[in-house]
Amino acid sequence: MTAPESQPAQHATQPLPRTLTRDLGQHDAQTVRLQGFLHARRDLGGVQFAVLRDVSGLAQCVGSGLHLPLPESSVEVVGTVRAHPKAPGGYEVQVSEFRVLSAAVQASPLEIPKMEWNVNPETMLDYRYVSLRGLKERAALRVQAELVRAFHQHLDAEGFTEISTPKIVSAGAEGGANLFKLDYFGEQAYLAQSPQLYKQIMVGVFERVYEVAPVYRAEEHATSRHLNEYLSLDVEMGFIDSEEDVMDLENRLLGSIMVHLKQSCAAEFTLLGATLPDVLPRIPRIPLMEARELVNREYGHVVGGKDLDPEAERLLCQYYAEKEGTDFVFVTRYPRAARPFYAYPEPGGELTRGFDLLFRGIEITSGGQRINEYEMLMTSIADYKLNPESLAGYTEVFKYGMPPHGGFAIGAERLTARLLGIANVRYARAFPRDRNRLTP
Ligand code: AMO
Repeated sequence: MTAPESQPAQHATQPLPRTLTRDLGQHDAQTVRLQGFLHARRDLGGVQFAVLRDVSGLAQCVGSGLHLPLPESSVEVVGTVRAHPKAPGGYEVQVSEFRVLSAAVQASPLEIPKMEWNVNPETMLDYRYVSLRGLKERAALRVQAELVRAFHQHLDAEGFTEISTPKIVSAGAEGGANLFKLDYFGEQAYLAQSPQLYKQIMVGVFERVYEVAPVYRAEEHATSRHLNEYLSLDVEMGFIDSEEDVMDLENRLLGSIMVHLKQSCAAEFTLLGATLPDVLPRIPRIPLMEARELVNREYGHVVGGKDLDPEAERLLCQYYAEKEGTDFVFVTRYPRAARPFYAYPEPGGELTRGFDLLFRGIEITSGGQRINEYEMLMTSIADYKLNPESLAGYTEVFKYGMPPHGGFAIGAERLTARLLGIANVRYARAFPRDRNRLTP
């Protein structure tokens, strides 16, 4: 069979390619096709104003005889671009065609252009599926996405390999009572609190690894810094000399993340009225005992317990911001009583090579050097009165030459919240799980 000499054209005319609202200025006086959501609508004496929102911003569209659907409907506009100083971005579109792609069948429970964090916070979470469409809400999540991208890029460039470890596990890694239990075909299982033990095992494979994944903490209390499911940015590296190497890495990583955010998220920071921190070439490092003395001496705050309390974290950050112009400070040399069994003990046995990183008033990271020798690990498990059998899947690997290693984890929501001045970590997560919330 021979092919016909010419195929009939499928479309008489090609549809215009889609233009994003942020690019209107490149199409002055031209016809464009926009697609997005009906952000707002007004009718002024027979002239309709439709504000269209797409992923890149807003565009004012003006026409007459338009039947505008309910706000949030997805729509398509074809029209001519005109400079207009009062319109968002300095241009508006004079509508020649208006199409509803998918009409909202019910008025949105939140008026998106007006809400922007003035609505009752619980309501914002109740209606997350629409509240996230708000410009500020989505800006926060976009910053987080770019932050995660920069995390990947920096670690890839330093020779790290991305790993993926189980979230259904047979034992907790971090100790404490905050494990979610799970019935695993009749056996007791848990949701992973941290990829800690697995990322260490993977150091034996790739030497330098990272993971970006949710982890689970059955925190009973509702605070502004605790989620029951959060995104953990985990790092682990082998062949270190001490935890100093690990802090050096996190220092470089944070520097890269802030450079990337400056380049990629300037509009989001402006919209949210937030400022990027400077990351000093060497973030200050202070041993925990000295930090406790400092907040007592400088602010008269006496810290109970073995760690810092939230007020001490806030005061220590205030001190370093005022005295050294840094929003970050590492707290080092935590006592064993305040660290898990895997933390590497200092000679003498009371302190460890564990550290925390504080940022703008709260802890965003824990990390440190780990025990890498089998005998030392088994002794530590006994010291902590843990059951070696339940940890056997983890301890086995230490019989096979694990190098000196260490790492850290950053809570993505805490970092995002502190970067953007968001008071509660729940608003730095799309669909937070907290003590009272399992939906949406
Ligand atoms: P840790 O338990 O300190 O350490 O957690 C590390 C970081 O995770 C964040 N984070 C949380 N964020 C929101 N809600 C929570 N409930 C919550 N709990 C912790 C904090 C914290 O600094 N395996 C170690 C890390 C390591 O040593 O590599 C660990 O999980 O930002």
